[in-house]
Amino acid sequence: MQWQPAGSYEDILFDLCEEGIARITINRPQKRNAFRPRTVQELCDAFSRVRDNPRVGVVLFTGAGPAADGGWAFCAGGDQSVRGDGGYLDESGLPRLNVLDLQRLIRSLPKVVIALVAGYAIGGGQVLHLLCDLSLAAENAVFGQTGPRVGSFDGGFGAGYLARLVGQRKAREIWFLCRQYGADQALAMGLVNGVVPLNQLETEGISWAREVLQHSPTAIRCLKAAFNAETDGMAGIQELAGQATHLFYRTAEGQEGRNAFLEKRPPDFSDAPWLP
Ligand code: S0N
Repeated sequence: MQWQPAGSYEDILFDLCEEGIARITINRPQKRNAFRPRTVQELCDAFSRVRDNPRVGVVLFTGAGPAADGGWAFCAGGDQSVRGDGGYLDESGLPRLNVLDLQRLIRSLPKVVIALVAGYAIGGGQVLHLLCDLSLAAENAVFGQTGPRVGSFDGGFGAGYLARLVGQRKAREIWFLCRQYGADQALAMGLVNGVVPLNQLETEGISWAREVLQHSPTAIRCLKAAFNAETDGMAGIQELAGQATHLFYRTAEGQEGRNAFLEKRPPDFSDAPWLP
């Protein structure tokens, strides 16, 4: 696999390969890949560029490691060292909660996002992992929440969608007890799709991405929107309905409406059947 750098950032790495796979890496290993506002802004930029690139169908989302002390992390959540009294302070001192923008971007990306988790996926990092469509854990992966200990919580996807995945009892245990769970426990509770040795994590992710890329982009984007619609309320329905509109635009029937308007004539839908 030949990765080509696709952008220049301070806190992340963004690479593409010719096969249609992107790799986005949080690159703050000395902070266990905790995110500050800049990190989130850069992640949003990279994911937006993936969204706009019609050659890319799958994103591998991961964290850089190991750190100088040998520690591994996917992401340890919000960077507590820049947490002010009203949010995470950006470089101009403005408090931000911009990880919520990133969550929605990953959730609605009409492509497949695969989390590759080596080491800790904790706090807001565990929520980011949760929002990926598929998740592969290395044997050293550790998942957990710390919010009730460090004075934060994610009552959106971090609570509701977690409960959908692992069940209400387990989700409450994860948040109320703030314990840590290893890769095999995560697999048993349905938090991840598979567990592999650390040195095979990326290879396995690439292999899963290649399988996805053999399939219909339209079927997959509609399925992703359908899975989201079940849990995401009106925003989920909007996303699924948008896929239907997208398909309708590509039909002769949809195009007749546009053509008739531009040609200043009544539309003729007589070729469109009223199918059962
Ligand atoms: C990850 C842990 C368990 C790793 O332990 P380990 O391996 O023993 O390493 P340490 O020595 O603890 O850490 C190594 C260095 O990394 C720094 N560091 C680690 N995590 C963070 C962090 N989150 N912020 C800042 N620095 C971090 C350590 O400080 C150490 O550096 P030195 O040696 O220089 O001190 C362990 O590190 C751990 O438990 N980390 C904290 C995990 C945590 O509590 N995360 C925050 C949880 N909260 C959130 O994520 C907020 C979520 C959020 O953003 C949000 C959610 C919903 C709505 C809005 C928001 C929003 O605020 O935007």
